[in-house]
Amino acid sequence: MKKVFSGIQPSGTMTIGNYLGAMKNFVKLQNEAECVFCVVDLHAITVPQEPEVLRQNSLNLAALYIAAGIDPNRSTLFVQSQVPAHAELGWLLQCIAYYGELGRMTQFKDKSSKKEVVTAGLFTYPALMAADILLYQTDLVPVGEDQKQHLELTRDVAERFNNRFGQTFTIPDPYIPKVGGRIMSLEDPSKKMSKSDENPSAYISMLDEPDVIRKKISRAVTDSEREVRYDEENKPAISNLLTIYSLFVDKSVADIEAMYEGKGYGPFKKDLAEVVVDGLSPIQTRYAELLNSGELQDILREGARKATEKSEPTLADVKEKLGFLK
Ligand code: ATP
Ligand code: LTN
Repeated sequence: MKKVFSGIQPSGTMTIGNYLGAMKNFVKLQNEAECVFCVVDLHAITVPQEPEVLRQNSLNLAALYIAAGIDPNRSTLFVQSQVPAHAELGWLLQCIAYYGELGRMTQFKDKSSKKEVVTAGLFTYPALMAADILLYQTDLVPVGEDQKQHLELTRDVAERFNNRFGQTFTIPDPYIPKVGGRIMSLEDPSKKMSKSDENPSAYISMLDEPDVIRKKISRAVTDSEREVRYDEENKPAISNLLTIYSLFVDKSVADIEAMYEGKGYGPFKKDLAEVVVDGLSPIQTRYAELLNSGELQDILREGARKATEKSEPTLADVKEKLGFLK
């Protein structure tokens, strides 16, 4: 069975971009692979976090994973900081990754530009991400398009280590959806939808109320003309909305174009809002039940135990190869 690993940062409420680009595929892969999913709180602190908010966000994200369909009995679901092997291998791989290659990461350039202070952790972030993945001998990493470069770095670091010290890590492949790998902002279709956007109208959160969703979609920017047609270059805004529609109803973009032929943007947006509301509503209901049930802490404790067990052989092998005392 193939091994799958992925992580999401508890840095705010997940958007439908995170859901369609990443989490929906986690749920799908759960049926065909051995899956490990993580709440990457060590990554979240590369930018300032309020401690109580971070703690709550980590629990909320774990609840959202389960509400969206991750079954903690079938997959391993855990919080990164509760499995020390991540921080430990993260350091070791910082000593394998090169300063130059970390400096080329576009996520680092974006997140550090125009900031007064930038932590060293934000810079070495991809070495920790490589550790997350390589600890589990992962074959496949389901992520959105924006993580492709980090995956390439992970492969380079793994190959470098293997060449120097002998076969140690499986070389992982990215698993990026052809449709939905990059859901765009509702306010500016040249930017990706991001949960840390300062303007909440730019994204739909997984937990937005129906009326908020309706309002955001009705105000979403559109393109000139009135035709509902997929054309990324000339109609990026409508193309993005078509992608969202298509993924929520599991129909092709062409089918949806056909449904709205000659109808204009108004009816299309109105229906899209209902499609998103209906798609999120069962997830929101399960989410609220889980948070109230008090089960989460136990689930995460068990997840951390399983993750520790799975990651131990790789970490021990790496330490032995690097020349550490037993
Ligand atoms: P932030 O915007 O706060 O930096 P993020 O949403 O980009 O956060 P994560 O929460 O760590 O970052 O992302 C979780 C997963 O969602 C990753 O696999 C990422 O590639 C994917 N993802 C993030 N944004 C989008 C998007 N707009 N479209 C598709 N996938 C996305
Ligand atoms: N860097 C990712 C989050 C992340 C991740 C991982 C994704 C951390 N570790 C391991 C896949 C595998 C992001 O910012 N979206």
